[in-house]
Amino acid sequence: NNRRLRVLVDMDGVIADFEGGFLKKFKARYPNEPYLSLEDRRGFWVSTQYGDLRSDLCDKAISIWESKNFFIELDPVPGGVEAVKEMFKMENTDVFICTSPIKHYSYCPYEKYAWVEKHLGPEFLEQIILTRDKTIVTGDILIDDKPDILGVEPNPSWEHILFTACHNKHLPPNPSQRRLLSWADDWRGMLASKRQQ
Ligand code: BVP
Repeated sequence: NNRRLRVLVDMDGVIADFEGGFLKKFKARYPNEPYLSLEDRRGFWVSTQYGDLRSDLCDKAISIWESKNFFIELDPVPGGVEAVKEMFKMENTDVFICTSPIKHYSYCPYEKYAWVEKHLGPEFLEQIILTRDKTIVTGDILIDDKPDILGVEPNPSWEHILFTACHNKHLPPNPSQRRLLSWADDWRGMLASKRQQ
């Protein structure tokens, strides 16, 4: 078929290393507080697990990603920038970066644009979708590390491909959800299989 394939790629945890950046800055700012190694992370929400560890650690965790320069200084996830650039060049393919900003808007939305410009290039500024509800965005594939992507649309058009992250790698296998284990995994094959549907 000749129809174009629309790929939505999440940012935090998929192309930008939110968990690694968080842990590094949490330890630096709160050197005497307990922390969770990436091996011990469970559940999508960092703040929830830190709050379970000790209730005051929830606000301390939040203070990290609400700080200036948190989002712009995130390292790229290995292979992510290269994969997105390759998708962008593929025939009959449209790629968008689809990411949810935090509600503390002083720095995050600006820094997400700056990160994309820095790592992917200014041409990708056309490809950014900032939304707190990904279910209303149409696409063929959404590559995202959040296990449950919910919103006002009960039947999103995309197939959610779960990108493996420290917080979701221990979840029981879910036969109805395909996974991308890393950017070294066969993302090209997943796009090809979607194109044939
Ligand atoms: O902007 C990111 C970080 C933030 O939620 C957004 C997730 O966006 P997507 O990856 O779904 O596009 N975030 C916030 C909290 C706690 C807030 Br209180 C958290 O624990 N983890 C997290 O990623």
